[in-house]
Amino acid sequence: MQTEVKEKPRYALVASVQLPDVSDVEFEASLTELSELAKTLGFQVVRTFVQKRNSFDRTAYMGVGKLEEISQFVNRGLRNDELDDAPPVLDASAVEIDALLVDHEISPSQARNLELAVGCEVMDRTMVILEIFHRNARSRAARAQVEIARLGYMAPRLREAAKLAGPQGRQRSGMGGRGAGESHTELDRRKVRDRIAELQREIIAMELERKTQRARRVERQGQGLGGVSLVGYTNAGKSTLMRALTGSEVLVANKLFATLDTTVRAIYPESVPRVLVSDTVGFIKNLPHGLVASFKSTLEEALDAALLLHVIDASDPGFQRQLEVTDEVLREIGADEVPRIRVFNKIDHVGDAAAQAACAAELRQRYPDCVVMSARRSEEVAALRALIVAFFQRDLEEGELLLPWSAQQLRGEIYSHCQVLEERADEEGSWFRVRGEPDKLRSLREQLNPGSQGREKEYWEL
Ligand SMILES: Nc1nc2c(ncn2[C@@H]2O[C@H](COP(=O)(O)OP(=O)(O)OP(=O)(O)O)[C@@H](O)[C@H]2O)c(=O)[nH]1
Ligand SMILES: [Mg+2]
Repeated sequence: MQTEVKEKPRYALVASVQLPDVSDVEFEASLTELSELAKTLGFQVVRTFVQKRNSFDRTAYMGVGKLEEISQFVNRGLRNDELDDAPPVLDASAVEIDALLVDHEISPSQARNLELAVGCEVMDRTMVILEIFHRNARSRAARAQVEIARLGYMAPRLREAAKLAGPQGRQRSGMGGRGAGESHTELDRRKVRDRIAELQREIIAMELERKTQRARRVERQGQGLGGVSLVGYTNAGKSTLMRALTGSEVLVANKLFATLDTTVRAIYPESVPRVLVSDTVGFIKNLPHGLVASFKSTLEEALDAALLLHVIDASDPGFQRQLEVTDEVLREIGADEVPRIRVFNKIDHVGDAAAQAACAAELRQRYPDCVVMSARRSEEVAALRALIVAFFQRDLEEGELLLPWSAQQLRGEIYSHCQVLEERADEEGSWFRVRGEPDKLRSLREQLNPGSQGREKEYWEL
């Protein structure tokens, strides 16, 4: 059995510059999100430093005065009684600040100068997100994609670190296949480039494999995959809904980017037609560029879907912005053509019953075809399931099938692929009136009694 190792708490400061074109609400929302991201990485944010400026300071992101303020705070550390969840230590010595988190992407030299000015490790927003993706990536494909993004991010920073080390120590000779006169930095750069190329080759191979598998699945099902894809902002409750709709054990965590890979499961209890549900990676504003590119392939699953469920956390005060970000990303990958149902989730988490009712009424008025629900209420999950199944039953056709007495072992096939409306028996076999996908009906008829097409119709018309 595994025992959970409790990580030592790590303390972080957050710093951000508010530019003139950023509203207070937007600025606050972004800071809150960074704190959530920090929490996901195991940091407790103990203080936030903000500054209004017309632009970022070219040298060290913030102005000298603010840097001095942060540096003093880092130097003095934090007293135990200033912490929310003060660890039970007896001595009252100060707690060390582990990192300063910056709510923008900053240049390698800004990061280095900032680090020197404040006296602790600096992580920008991109690095925080990359670190989370790095920790959460499970499959080979996700790990390779994250590593490419990290290498792309680290390469210029390694160069910056090498610059800091000075010219001595950069020239080493005759080792490791390095060409004459090639510097340490060039060698590192070449290594990074080679590794990225290698990973890209691996990803192409994996994509080919994925395409083949997909083609096979399509072939088996006789048509496009056309399932449901759960999309939406990170932490909206996609995986929770996936679990509830399919009775499966997918990972659910109150952390950002808990899911990085697409998982596919059939709706449960099984429906006719069988509907596949896929869970996807969550969205976030300002996703690092490297990751946008590398996660497109994961999101492509959403493009294959016949129906998208856009899951939104109705209890998050910033849900409007999150909804817009998701809409925008879906537009970017060309998925805005796919039919979509907006699912406002976590309504149970919006105040008391009266507040919940008011919120639901407002949402229904603003988004007429939306669903307002809680993934924690089984009757509401059942209603969502019924809505999904109804969507997929739209294109079903009514038809007749004859199951000869000699082929009774195929009875299960009929029940698993069709909705049976009526069943009668006579000396030839069992006669079914069913609803099913047109292609499926055709192939079932062929399988049940080859060469006798059309006879069923006569039977029902008698
Ligand atoms: N109160 C409440 N909490 C919910 C509901 N649905 C999900 N949660 C919680 O919200 C958190 C995030 O849920 P997930 O299902 O992991 O969210 P996700 O959208 O898959 O997140 P990512 O994988 O990070 O994109 C978990 O702690 C869930 O238990 C709900 O309807 N009500
Ligand atoms: Mg998830």
